[in-house]
Amino acid sequence: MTTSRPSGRQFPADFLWGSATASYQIEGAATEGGRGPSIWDTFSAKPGAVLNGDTGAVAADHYHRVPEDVALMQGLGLQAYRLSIAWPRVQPTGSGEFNQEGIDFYVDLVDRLVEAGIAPVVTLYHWDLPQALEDAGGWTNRETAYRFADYARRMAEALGDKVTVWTTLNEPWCSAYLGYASGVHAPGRTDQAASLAAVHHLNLAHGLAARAVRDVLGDSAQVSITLNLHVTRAASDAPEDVAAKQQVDTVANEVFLQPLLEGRYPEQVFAQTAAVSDWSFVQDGDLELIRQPIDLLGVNYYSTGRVQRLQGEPVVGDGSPGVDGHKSSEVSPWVGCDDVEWLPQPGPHTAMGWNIEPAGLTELLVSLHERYPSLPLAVTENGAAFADEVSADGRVHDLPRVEYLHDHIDAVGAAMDAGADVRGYFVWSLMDNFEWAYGYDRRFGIVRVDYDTCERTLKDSALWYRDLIATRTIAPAGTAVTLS
Ligand code: GCO
Repeated sequence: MTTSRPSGRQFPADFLWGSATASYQIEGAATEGGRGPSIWDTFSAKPGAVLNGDTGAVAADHYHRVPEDVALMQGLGLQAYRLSIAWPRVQPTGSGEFNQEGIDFYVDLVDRLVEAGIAPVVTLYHWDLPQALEDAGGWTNRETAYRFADYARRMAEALGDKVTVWTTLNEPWCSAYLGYASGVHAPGRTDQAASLAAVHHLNLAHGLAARAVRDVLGDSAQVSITLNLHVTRAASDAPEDVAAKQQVDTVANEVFLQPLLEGRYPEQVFAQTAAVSDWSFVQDGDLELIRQPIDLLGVNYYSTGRVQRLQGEPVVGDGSPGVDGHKSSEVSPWVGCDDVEWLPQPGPHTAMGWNIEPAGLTELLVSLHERYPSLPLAVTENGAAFADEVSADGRVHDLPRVEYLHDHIDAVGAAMDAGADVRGYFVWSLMDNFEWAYGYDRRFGIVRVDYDTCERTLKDSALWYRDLIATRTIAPAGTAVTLS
């Protein structure tokens, strides 16, 4: 196979190559080892919440396959592995007693990674909130931020300096707006005001947890947060379209970047969301707590968006048609954007319906670097779902995924050429897993998981990535990959 994709870009020797997963998406063993229920257990059990009624009860069965999975990573030559800790596994109700068996699971996993020469990059919160905390208001309750800091402290004590990077939160945008406004993610609430309180309490949780980790481990601890910053373009230069884009940027990006890195909320957000909330949940001193020094900003990137000032009747809900009969929400996650219209992006698209636009990643990394020149960046997620097929030879020749990775890694290189300080890249995902509201229907892995047997098979993308790590050089996407 050959394609027209260029090759030959070489990455620096200290650039970290990794892959990422998340606890609820791969672990399974939802009721084992003393784990308490999370909001995703509750949500996925609700009829209609997740495509095909899928749940994370078994997932990729990673809980029972740690040695095999670490060996697989080692075989690929991964230098880093981004995992997340299931809070309800180590503290079943999110407050009070910790569960030693759960803590031991992560100590063992991290020890095995270190032993294998793979740097553990640990996310403390990838969306599986203990259900007991949600019953007390979840992220709308300020108290949850303090509970999160206690849990972070306990994990810093347990894992110590074996962890290369501590990431407080993964994509608080999703936790807040998809969880509490559109309700397409757990806990499935549909209350825009609640989503803004969640935004603030997640920011506060980050600050408190960053402080707790440093309290335990000192300043040598590398602390980060991962955001899914939205690359959105205005449909035209007309002032009303540019303003529409700014509205989106404000609630998608600025409500995180500014408090976390600049110690303030964007003025615009208060006016833009005034009909929904008075932001009285922000207390004196919160912004100082939120703005903790961070050592790295994690960037998750998949696609881009395009908006204009609404020209017709307001769209009801999130404006999306719903996928495969999977209902889209009646409440928009885009708080304060009722007069903004989303336009379809030209293809090609992945199986998620997301457009493929590697240049957006270059643009994002370069703009972050220009804005925060001394802040190191890492691409903590990037990857694609495609309708994989197992060929007669038993392999998965996932050329579209190889091309996607090729072009996006090349885009990272282009950002570095332009001066962006990018330290690493993590493919989403190491293996096929529970893709939230889409269940097992969307496969993002570079390793295939047979959901009947949980058997793992390296896809061609995994072999291509293995060769990239070994040579630090991007080979053409169509290069024949061989099993060795
Ligand atoms: C996210 C999450 C991942 C997803 C991935 C693909 O970005 O939504 O961090 O858990 O599975 O992004 O949607």
